[in-house]
Order: sequence, then C-alpha cells, then structure tokens
Amino acid sequence: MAAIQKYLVRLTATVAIAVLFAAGAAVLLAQNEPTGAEQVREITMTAKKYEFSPREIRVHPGETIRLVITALDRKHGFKLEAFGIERELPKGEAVTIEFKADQAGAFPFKCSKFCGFGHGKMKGELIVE
Ligand SMILES: [Cu+2]
Repeated sequence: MAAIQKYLVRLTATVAIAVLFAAGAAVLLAQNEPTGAEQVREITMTAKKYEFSPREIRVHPGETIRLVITALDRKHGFKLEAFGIERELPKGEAVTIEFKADQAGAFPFKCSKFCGFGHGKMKGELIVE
C-alpha cells in the first residue's frame, strides 16, 4: 500500500514537472516568434511604354521592400543597380522583387529591356530616407 502511494506521488510530481516544462517551453517559443517586427513594405508597380508607375518610391532605411511589378503592354525589365537587382518583366506577369533598403539615398532604376524609341527615358527613382 505504501509502495503504491509513493509511486502515485512520484508519478504526480513527474507529470507536474512535465506540464511546467511544457508551459515554459511554450512561453519561450511564443517570445521567439516574430511579432510582426519584420515588416515588409509591399509596393505594386506597373511598367508600360515608357514609364513605371509610380516612378518614384519613397521608403525608410532598414525596411524590407517587396516590389510587385507587372508589365502591361510588352516585355520590360527592371534594373536597380545600387541594390544589384535586374529582372525581366514578362508581359502580364506580376514579378516579385524583395530586397532590404539597407542604404540611404536616391537610387535610379530603369527599364533594362529595349522596348522602343522611348526606352532610354523609362526610368524611376527609389528614395530611401
Ligand atoms: Cu524598355
């Protein structure tokens, strides 16, 4: 009788410790979970002869930028040299480009696929301030 009581007490203690441990682990996990601090700024853009819209993007230093660009009329390209970005923009396809605005300043971007006589003027600017 005494033996089984001892066993039950030990079992209860073991279960209690396990529950406490699990609760502690859950709290730690909850603390480590991203709380939305890593915010992504999504900017939708279109490209067509011979302009990007918007042609000027203003963001803050440190922000993660997600550009979603759709070429409307034909294939274009998007080149943001300062951030090492160059992507083709097939017609009608939303292309997602993600990068961190980790340097401040004004950075030009342009169309990198020849698209006609106005191609050279198809430019824009990313302003990180
Ligand atoms: Cu072009």
